[in-house]
Amino acid sequence: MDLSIEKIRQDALGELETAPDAPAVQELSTRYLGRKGFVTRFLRNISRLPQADRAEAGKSGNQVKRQLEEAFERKLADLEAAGPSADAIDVSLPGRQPPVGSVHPITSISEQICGIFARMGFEVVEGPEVESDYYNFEALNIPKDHPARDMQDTFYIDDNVVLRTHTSPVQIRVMEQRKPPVRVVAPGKVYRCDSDLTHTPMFHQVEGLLVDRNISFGDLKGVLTSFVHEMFDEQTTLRFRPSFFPFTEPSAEVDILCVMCRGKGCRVCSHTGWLEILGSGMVHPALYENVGYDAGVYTGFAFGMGVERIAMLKYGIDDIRKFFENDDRFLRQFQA
Ligand code: 2NL
Repeated sequence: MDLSIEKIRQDALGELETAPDAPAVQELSTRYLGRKGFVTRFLRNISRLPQADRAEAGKSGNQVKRQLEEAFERKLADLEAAGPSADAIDVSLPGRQPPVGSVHPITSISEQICGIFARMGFEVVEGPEVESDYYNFEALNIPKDHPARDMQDTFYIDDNVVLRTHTSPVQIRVMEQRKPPVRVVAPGKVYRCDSDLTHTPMFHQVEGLLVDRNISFGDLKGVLTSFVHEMFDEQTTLRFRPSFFPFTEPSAEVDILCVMCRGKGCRVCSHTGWLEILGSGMVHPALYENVGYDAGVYTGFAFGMGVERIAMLKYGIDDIRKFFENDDRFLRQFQA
């Protein structure tokens, strides 16, 4: 037999031996028996051989062709009979779960807070994080020498522009643009030069404002009591404690009975039995002057709370920085 056709035969059978699957056999079939395959080319070249060798070459060529055709057929039948191999795709398996993100706990709490007020008729409004000194301080009756205006506490862009330190300026802008009744909540990022276990330079606030005729401190108490009972628990005990803010008069902070010790006094509540959750008060008449409302006709109340603080109390988290480390083992715990 011609040496070259014998070599082709051995190579083909050798390769076929280790062919792992049907596509591999197909590939071999094409490479050996296809239009440009080794066997096909061998047969085609017979015409160039000396007359004396042609018959023998044609015979062995065709023999090898038939043998390989049979061998490929048999291999395909064997593979078929053996069923899928160990590394084949098992189409009966359930699909892989793609990793899916979730709403950040701070976003979630902020939305819960806004949702509670929205159901009481408040509209959600937003505004710029870079604010003028006027909207952030001046219009809110915060005097020029107030410590909050210090470089130590506020991020200054220039002499007259700051990163807002609260979302109150959003409400000032709303009052400038609308006549009462005004009923809004302003969620968003705020900035203060502060960093420790309970303070980050950026945090989130929700502030609220209601202005109309005949709004009293009783309305403030009613709305904020409803809020606390919805946000925490219907049984939550709360108290209004006198306080001071330049933009409200009178002012009150709202405390809830410590969720950790139920009022006995512990580390979480600094042994007072109470946890401060928000600040509030009746809008200072000076603000109405600034926005062109008649302070003799309208009254209203306002409040502000830190979203991280509410989230820490609700979830029992002791370090505010956990919210911003983006460790997904932490964040995953809040997946709905
Ligand atoms: C707190 C205290 C407070 C306000 C925010 C406010 C806004 C306007 C007018 C009057 Cl436009 N007041 N906001 C009032 C009282 C307290 O926040 O402890 N925030 C974390």
